[in-house]
Amino acid sequence: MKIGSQSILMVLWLSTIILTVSIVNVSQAAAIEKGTLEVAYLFDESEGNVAKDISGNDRHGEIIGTKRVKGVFGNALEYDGSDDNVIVTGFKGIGGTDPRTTVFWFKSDVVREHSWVKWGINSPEQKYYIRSHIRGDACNLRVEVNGGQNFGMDNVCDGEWHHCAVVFPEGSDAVKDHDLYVDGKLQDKEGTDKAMNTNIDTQDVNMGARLANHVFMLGTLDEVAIFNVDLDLKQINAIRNTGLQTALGIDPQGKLAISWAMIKNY
Ligand SMILES: [Ca+2]
Ligand SMILES: [Ca+2]
Repeated sequence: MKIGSQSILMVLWLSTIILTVSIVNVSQAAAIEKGTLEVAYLFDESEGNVAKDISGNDRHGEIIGTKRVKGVFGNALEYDGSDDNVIVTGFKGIGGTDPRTTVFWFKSDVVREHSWVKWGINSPEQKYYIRSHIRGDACNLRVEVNGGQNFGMDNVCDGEWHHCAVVFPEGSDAVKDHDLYVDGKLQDKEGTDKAMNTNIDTQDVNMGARLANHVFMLGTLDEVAIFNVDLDLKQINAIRNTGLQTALGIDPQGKLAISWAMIKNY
């Protein structure tokens, strides 16, 4: 069968359009630099007490208790509020005043001082606790350092899923330099400012345990990740809208931890 030159031109034209659309999508949705992801859990396993780390750094988490339930993407972990926890064994977080971003999905209808992601030691400046701040019958996203804190205004304990992002920008040195986002919305910065000097000598990163203060998380947690850079809102929204796996360009088996999609596009 002879293919007319017009048909060939049409195919070439369509291919160009498709290729262009693909490139634009990738450059807008996945501009996260290779090597900036420290640890990431999807909690999509169906059983067992290991949270698989998809960062490529082999920081698999030890799950203590919890129930597997439906999450925002795949499965999630439901915490009982009394002793359930995930320990990132051997990983002590991001130290000093280094930039960092922590993201996670959370759902609960219980107002309490939920412990979300914590590291550092309980000394002024050296603590790094992301937990909930109680405001009447609501609770807000909060980060604190012992002697200083920064919290937002949107309720995350209303029984719906909320995406939380805690960003400590490059060049910052105090707790109120953090930008907090709930469902992609920048939060007000309430609280008392305090210098930061996060300790990473002894405490493994915990997701759920009270550690020195507050209470265990009571609710459902999905898609937690910690980066060693300050992600911007576009990057946070890519994670929120498409999920960690897609936003980071990680293959379904999780084997190819760093793919071409993670390379920063200019
Ligand atoms: Ca999940
Ligand atoms: Ca338990």
